[in-house]
Amino acid sequence: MKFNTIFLSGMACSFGPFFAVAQQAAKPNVVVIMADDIGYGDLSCYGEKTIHTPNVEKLADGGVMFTDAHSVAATSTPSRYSFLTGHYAWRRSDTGIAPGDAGMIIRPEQYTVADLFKEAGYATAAVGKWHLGMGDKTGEQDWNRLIEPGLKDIGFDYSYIMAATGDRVPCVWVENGKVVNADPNDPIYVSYKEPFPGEPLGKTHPEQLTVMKPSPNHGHDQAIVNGISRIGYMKGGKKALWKDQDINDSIVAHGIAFMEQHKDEPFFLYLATNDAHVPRVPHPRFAGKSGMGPRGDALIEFDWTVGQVVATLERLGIRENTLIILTSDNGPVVDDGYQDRAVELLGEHRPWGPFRGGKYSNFEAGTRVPFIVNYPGKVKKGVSKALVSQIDFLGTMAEFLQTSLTKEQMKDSNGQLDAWYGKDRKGRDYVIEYAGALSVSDGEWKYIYPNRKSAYNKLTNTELGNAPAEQLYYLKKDMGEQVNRAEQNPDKIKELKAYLEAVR
Ligand code: NG6
Ligand code: CA
Repeated sequence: MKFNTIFLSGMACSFGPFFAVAQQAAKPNVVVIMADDIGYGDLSCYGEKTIHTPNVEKLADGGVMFTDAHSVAATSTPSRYSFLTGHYAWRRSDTGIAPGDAGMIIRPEQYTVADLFKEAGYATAAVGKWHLGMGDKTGEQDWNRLIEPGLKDIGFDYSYIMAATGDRVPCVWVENGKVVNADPNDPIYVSYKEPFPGEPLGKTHPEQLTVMKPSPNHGHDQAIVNGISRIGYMKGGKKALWKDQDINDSIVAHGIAFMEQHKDEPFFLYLATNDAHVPRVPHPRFAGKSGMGPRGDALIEFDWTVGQVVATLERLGIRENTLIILTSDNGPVVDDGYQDRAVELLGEHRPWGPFRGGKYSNFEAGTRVPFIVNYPGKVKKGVSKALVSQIDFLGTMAEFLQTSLTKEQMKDSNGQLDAWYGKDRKGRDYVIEYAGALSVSDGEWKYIYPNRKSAYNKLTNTELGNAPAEQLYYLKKDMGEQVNRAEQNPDKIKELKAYLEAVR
């Protein structure tokens, strides 16, 4: 690609028409590696000594590693919705954790970052965990036919996805809207309302749970697929079922194939791993590698994935011309519903790093996520304390592509290219997050809106950060959010609330 660029631009003066081709070839690729439930402390570059993730470390060393980066929400669906659309998920009431048969949450008329890349002449793909719904209406998909609308209607030329999560049916791959290996003689049925008569469930047939059992009182006791019970009911499609231990390999293989196919044109790849979401069934190659059981092994598998992406770009000779963004959709959780000994084997490891809370929480660990931007020769390498948010992916990519978007498209998203490149060390003035309540932080102070939701999730052992009183924390000196300084600082509260009021 590099060679083409030089060659064609050299000829551009005398051969006008070639110029467009040269421009095209010069456009850098963008690869997003979106992890699932991987926390700030889960990667060795963020300072935890209990885990070794050398490939991520290398990416961080060669790029910008952010210490104050945020997802927009503390669970997957709203977080990814915001990442891909640049709009706050809390503006809509239907962006909570989606069931496996959810209809498309991002409707075709809504603008996405995939549309942005497509309009700029990129080949676009989403590979891996989706969790943003498919088809027109919830519960009305026919899993034996082309499901429409689909990802192609929101900018992705190619898609190879898990409809929702590893713990939700249907446990199949969907490629360009069609279930892979669908068998007309064994049609697939999915329901989130009632079980299919005669189908064994985790609840009724625990003896069939040969791979992993759900944690007590933690749901996940419905359809049994591959010896693991899940959320939701499913019947049929035996040949189409994914193999849990191969999920990551499959994501990596399809991501690599896409990069290979498009190595001579600009591409945007959204590679969303299932690691380290439950049920955690890393490939046997990684079993025992972390000493922390399947959760730690899933982190090692994730690290391997990052190594595969980089190695592929190098092999194809396009590493220098590719911007890689690595992040996670929300904070970490240890027991998220299966008996995988994650709690018992955690030892000294702190997936949440120095922060309070975790996945589902309004406290920092809910949304303070790993965030690395690597673009050889273009970024100012090092650790950046700039305040950044995934909400700006759309705006920042528009800046990157040197295009402008409409006011409506840019309602919530800013262009933050200088910050993402490590040049501007301040970043945003504020970030807004949602995890049952809204919170606003300016990097130094954080305000959590009062609410009457529960303060603690017993199942996952997470402090949720909900309280009927106003909460204000001085993150600069109290990043663990221990002392509520609301009463003494009404002016600071006013100032932070004004940020939200201005966009609400
Ligand atoms: C929760 C599930 C949890 C996980 C989460 C979604 C229960 C009790 N817990 O409802 O296991 O699937 O949804 O995680 O069912 S996310 O990362 O995809 O948002
Ligand atoms: Ca998640």
